Amino acid sequence: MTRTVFVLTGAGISAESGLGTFRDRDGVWARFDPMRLATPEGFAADPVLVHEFYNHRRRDARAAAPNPAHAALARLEAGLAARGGRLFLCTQNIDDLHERAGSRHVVHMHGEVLRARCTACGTETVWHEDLGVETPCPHCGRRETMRPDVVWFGEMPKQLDVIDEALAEADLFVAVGTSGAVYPAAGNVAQARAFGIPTLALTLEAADNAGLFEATRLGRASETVPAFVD
Ligand code: BV8
Repeated sequence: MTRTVFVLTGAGISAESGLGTFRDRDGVWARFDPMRLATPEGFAADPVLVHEFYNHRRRDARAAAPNPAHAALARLEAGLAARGGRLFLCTQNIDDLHERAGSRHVVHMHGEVLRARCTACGTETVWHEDLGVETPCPHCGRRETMRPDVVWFGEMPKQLDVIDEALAEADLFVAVGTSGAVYPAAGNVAQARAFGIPTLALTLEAADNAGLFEATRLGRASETVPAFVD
């Protein structure tokens, strides 16, 4: 039987790379209002403010480096594939640290801050520079149409059908560094249990949905993930 491991990562796996988490004491949402900065309504109301917020996060993401937790998951992907198995890596994070650590198949269910999308023609492009209201779409040339290709609150996460299929065929579900506060990602563990799949949480503090995990290992991801993988 091919072994399929489903791993869901959150901001906690990137914390030791210096990228902020959201709900920890000094987290992003403790300092910024997600309803003003991470919703379509907030973007429509003040696109300059929202662009500036994501320009900071894009620069931080580019300046960050993968940590041993990202590297361990890249090893896990290669190891499972070598044995005819599969790692399905789904991340809530909008950085590219999994890819830069060597992971070849990453599903960014909440999009990627290093990609931009034109709301007029729909073109999506890799984007490493600052974005602004005046940035013309590289495809249709229109201005005031470019946005970060991230999923805001109230928007449909990406690849939900692919995620649900992978979860149904997994034989282990692991959540790394996520508070379990945001749906539908936070509902994955309940889906796994309904499928009779063993569930494991690797996190610093117990998540909101901690009670749904059969096993939890508390600690820093750069220690708990390599210990789980190797
Ligand atoms: C949806 C991208 C419909 C942008 C993010 C009213 C109106 C509309 C929707 C809703 C509503 N009320 C509720 C909803 C649903 C809403 C939701 O869940 N809201 C919550 C607040 C209740 N969800 C949505 O809107 C989603 N869309 O519902 O569409 C739909 C859905 C399904 C089917 C049909 C229709 C879209 C949500 C996506 C929002 N975008 N990010 C950006 O990044 O700016 S959310 C953002 O926060 C992340 O992406 C992540 O998903 C989420 C949670 O963050 P975490 O990754 O868990 O990080 P957090 O800081 O919370 O926790 C860190 C964890 O790490 C902690 O446990 C900590 O202990 C641990 N940790 C810290 N350090 C370490 C560590 N662990 C290990 N090592 C360490 N060193």
